[in-house]
Amino acid sequence: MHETVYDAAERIKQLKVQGARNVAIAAINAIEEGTKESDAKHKDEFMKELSDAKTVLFASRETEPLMRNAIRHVIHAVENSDETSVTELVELVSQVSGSFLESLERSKKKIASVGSKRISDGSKVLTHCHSSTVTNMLRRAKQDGKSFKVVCTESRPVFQGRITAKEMLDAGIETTLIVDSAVRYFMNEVDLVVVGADAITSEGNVINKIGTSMVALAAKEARTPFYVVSELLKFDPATVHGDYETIEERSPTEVWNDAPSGLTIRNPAFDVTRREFIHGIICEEGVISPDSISELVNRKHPWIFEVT
Ligand code: RUB
Repeated sequence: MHETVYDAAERIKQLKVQGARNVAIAAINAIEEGTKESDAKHKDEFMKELSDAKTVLFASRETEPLMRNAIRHVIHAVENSDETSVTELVELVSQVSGSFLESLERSKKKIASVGSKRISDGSKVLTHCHSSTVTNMLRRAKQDGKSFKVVCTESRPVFQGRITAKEMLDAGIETTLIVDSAVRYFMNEVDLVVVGADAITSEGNVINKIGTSMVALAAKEARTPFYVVSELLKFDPATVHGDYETIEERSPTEVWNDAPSGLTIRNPAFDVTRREFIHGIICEEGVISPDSISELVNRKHPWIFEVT
C-alpha cells in the first residue's frame, strides 16, 4: 500500500493535484488502490496499514478537512465491520470509497444547479484561485443559457487563476484575468463574487486560498454579494471542539526562488473569511447562511462528529 499512498501524498504536496475536492478524490483513490496491494494477513495489520496511510495523507496538506472526512469515513466503515478476512475488507474499502465518490459527484451537480440560478443574465462574476466546484457551477450556468462574464484573479504565488481562466475560455465564457491586487479596482464593475472553500468552521467562517478574505472585504465595501460554493463535508468537526483550522504555510521559494539571503518570506496558503462577509454558502442542500452550517452538517452527516 505504501508506494501508492506516498506517491499520491507527494503529488498532493507538490500541487500536482490541487483544490480541496481533487485532493480528497486523489486521497480516496490512493487508499482504495493501496489496500489492493496490502500485505496484511489479519484485520489488525490491515487497520495499521490504513492508519499509516491516513497519517501520510493527512500530512500532505494540513488545511483539507474534506480529505480528512473522506479518509475517516472509509476507516470508520472498516473498523465497524465484523468482517475479518483481509480480502473482504479490501472489497469493503472499495465499496465505501466508491459510494463516497458518487455522493461527492451528486453534491457537485446539485451545487451547480442551485448556484447557476444566482448567475444573472448579463452579469459579471468575480472568482479567486481555482475551485473545481465554482468552475463547474459557472459552466452549468452557461449551459443553462446564461450570458455572463468572468473576472478571475491570477492567485499568486502559484497562479491557480490561470487554470480557472483556461477552463472558462474552454467553456466559451468571456474571461478577464487580473492581478490579485486589482480586485478592488474592478469590484464596482462586478455583480457577484463566488469562491470555493477548503474548510468551514463551526462558527461559519470559511478558509480558502490566501487573499480570499481581502476579496471579501473589497466586496463588502462595494456592496457586492459574496458567496462561498462548497460541499458540506468541507466542514471541520475539530473546530466544534475548540481547535482552530491549521493554515498550511508553503515554501518561500514559491514566492521568490532566488531571494536575497536574510530576507524573511512568509507564504500562507489560505486565510479565514469571517461569516459576516459571506452572503451565503451555496451547498448541496441549497443556499444557506454560514450561521446554520453546524446544525445542517450535524443533521446530514452526524458521523463526522463521531469518527477520529
Ligand atoms: C485551492 C482553493 C480552492 C478550494 C476549493 O487552493 O483554495 O478554492 O480548494 O476547491 P490550492 P474545490 O490550489 O492551494 O489547492 O472547489 O475544487 O474543492
